[in-house]
Amino acid sequence: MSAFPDIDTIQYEGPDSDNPLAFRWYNPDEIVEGKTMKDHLRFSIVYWHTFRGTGSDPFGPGTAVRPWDDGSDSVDNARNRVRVAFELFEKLQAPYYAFHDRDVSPEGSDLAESHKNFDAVAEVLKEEQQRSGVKLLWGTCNLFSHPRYMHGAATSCNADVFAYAASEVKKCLEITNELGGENYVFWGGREGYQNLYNTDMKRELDNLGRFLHMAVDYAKKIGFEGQFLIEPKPKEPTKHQYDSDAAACMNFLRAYDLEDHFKLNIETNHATLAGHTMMHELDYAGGQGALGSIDANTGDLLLGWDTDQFPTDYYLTAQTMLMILKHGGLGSGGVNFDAKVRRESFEPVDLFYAHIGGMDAFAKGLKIAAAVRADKKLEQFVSERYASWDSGIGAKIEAGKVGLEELQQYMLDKGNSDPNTSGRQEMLEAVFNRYIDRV
Ligand code: XLS
Ligand code: NI
Ligand code: NI
Repeated sequence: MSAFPDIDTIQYEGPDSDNPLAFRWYNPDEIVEGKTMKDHLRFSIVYWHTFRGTGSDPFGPGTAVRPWDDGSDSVDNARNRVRVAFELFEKLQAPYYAFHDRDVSPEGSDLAESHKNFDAVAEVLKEEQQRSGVKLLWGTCNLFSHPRYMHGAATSCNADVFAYAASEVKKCLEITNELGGENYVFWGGREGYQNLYNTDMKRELDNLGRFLHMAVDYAKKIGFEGQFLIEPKPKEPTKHQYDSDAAACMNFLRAYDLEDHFKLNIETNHATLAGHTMMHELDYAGGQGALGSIDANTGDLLLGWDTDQFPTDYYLTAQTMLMILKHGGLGSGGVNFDAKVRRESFEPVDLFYAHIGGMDAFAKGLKIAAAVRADKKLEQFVSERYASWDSGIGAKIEAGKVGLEELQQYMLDKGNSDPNTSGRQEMLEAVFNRYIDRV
């Protein structure tokens, strides 16, 4: 039985279409820079917001109407929900999805029962993947909702909680492997602290390093070849999240000898909360060879928390795609909509409008980014701006051929540095607008 009987598979109708249940920009087979849109974007839908989000907030209960869901935490309900989820993935032409263990399957009365529940639901996930061809972008563990994780999981002060979390990761890795997951994500959850009066930060960080090494070792043991990803976020739920931004994550990975095993999953709203732009986080990760995947959403600049809204701003998506193309694409990662419909958008059809809007915004963003790159104006400007490094003293510095003494002698001989040239920021911002206009 269909959960969305009035909705057919969403089709591309082109930019002039007025149909909110059609794509205006996302044309999966259209070629951009020699690759299909589908392969560039690798869209993924998240199970947690889309199928477990209720619209509840601290001021009131959920509002979402989900006729297929009996509201219980039973395994039967969970298995039935999987069929509905795959109907939505297919109708949206999304090639991937992502989950936490606890979104798809209910917590049991003890660890063994939780595992049993997870197995029972994974059976249907596998069946539906095979039937539909929709694949698993990544799996992850929810190591933050249950009260046992009040002090964190891998960074808990309670060693038993670390052991419990490790057991859950082991199970989730096995199931992610079984389902052919292409990545495995660690988002910090409650890995962080509220107050240093009660916290041994160094010990917590060391334990987090140990925890991730255990995951790497076990993945090797079971033959899981997916990419491990860390998802930076600076605050919420804790005041100081350890994985605060891309640079902090890279430092952590290097300090604990994990850099060969992990890349980053960059989320737009997390970048904003860190006081960065999405472009900054992507360029930083890409520059370190660690751009793995993105959680596509947007925040609200007037609010200071993770609002997880669907992205519809062409500047944002164009800038995001520009950085992704610059760094050679997402590899095994994808554009994962870690986004939720607003509490007021409570009908099932809103799930479609939301994803279509996000997918279209990214498809157009991809085309704008490709136009920017084809025209080469920004690229040329940057290479000219740094031209002093291509020859003469600049080339000698970059080749490591000179030190402070040679540089002082060079400047004493020359007397003064060459004059600067304008950064032309305003001109370039206006140039960028031209591509937004043209596509
Ligand atoms: C929370 C994170 C979370 C991760 C998966 O802010 O974005 O949803 O993506 O645990
Ligand atoms: Ni996320
Ligand atoms: Ni988030």
